[in-house]
Amino acid sequence: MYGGGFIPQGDKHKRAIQDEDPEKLAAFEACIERGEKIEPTDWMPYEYRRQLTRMIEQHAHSEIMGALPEGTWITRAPNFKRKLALIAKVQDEIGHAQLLYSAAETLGKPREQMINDLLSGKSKYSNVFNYPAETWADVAVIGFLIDAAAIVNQLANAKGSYGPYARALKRICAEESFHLKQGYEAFVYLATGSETQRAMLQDAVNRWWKPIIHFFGPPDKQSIHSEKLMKWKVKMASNDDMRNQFFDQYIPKILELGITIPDPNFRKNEETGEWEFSDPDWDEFYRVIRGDGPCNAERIAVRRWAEEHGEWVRTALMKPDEKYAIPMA
Ligand code: FAQ
Repeated sequence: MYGGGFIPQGDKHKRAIQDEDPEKLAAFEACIERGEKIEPTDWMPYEYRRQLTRMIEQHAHSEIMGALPEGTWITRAPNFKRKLALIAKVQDEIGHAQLLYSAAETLGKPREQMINDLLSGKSKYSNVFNYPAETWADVAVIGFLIDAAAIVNQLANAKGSYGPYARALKRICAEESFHLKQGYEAFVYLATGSETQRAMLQDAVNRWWKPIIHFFGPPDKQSIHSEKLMKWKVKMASNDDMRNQFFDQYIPKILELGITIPDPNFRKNEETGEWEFSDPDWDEFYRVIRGDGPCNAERIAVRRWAEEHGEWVRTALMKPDEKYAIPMA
């Protein structure tokens, strides 16, 4: 660990990178090269710890924030079975956050600090959860396409070098596969339903299209962290590769249902094997991840409310001798 604080800032940050012991670094990199896992008590370079903490923490935040758009539909689900499935899914997402916060804590950053950084805007979370779920079709699009996108990313990262994160992702991916099935079933139901249902689904696909492209991160040439993260096998595929893989797997499933892609330039280049698309407005992506999306303020306000109103529960569990203590037998 680095001194009293968790991660050195400013000059201390630069020094921490420069002062890395070259022998230890070489042994660490050889270990990663051999495909071995790094565990919390192993030596690791300062920058590996810092990057991993950033990424796992952002991922954990995305799971709790990700529960919010779909969560608003629990009381309005169209029937009892859909409501049960949605409640279970939203609960799973919160469970994923729990697993991921625990994995991030093994790197030394206390959970309270992570939550404070989320509420203050210091830590990011996935762009997609800053958009509203306007109709029931949005729930189908999130459950099918955003869960599918998350699976593409997480199946790759699950093979990564940090033991606690890789193990958490394995379990998360298994649960996400059920989410994907329920999302796909709801998507097919609307796509094969009445004219009104199809129109509602097409409208939702149109509105989510760009945020889904953004989900995988900026184009490789603009990605700041990819090179380092891929070298240390934290990230196992580049942003563009993951995006391309998602298109390969899921575009045929959308098209076969007669739903169209809202971009006249979207097509697969058969020579390069890559999908081409119009500029998805990367300025919008950067605005949203920096806090200026359609729902950022609302989402953070909900989390702040939950944090403040849940304080008595945390006190009762963590500090049993204080005001709301649960009497111990
Ligand atoms: N949203 O240098 P890169 C889910 C930021 S879980 C917001 O390319 P990197 C489950 C990035 O942080 C979804 N910010 O970054 C669910 C960096 O800013 P910084 C979350 C983004 O780390 C489903 C800057 O842009 N999954 O959905 C995004 O190499 C349904 C430069 O970017 C994970 O977190 C974005 N989309 O690659 C729940 C998986 N993309 O920090 C409910 C783990 C980039 O320097 C319902 N994370 N940025 O200020 C990753 O795999 C990577 O972090 C990437 C980004 C691929 C997301």
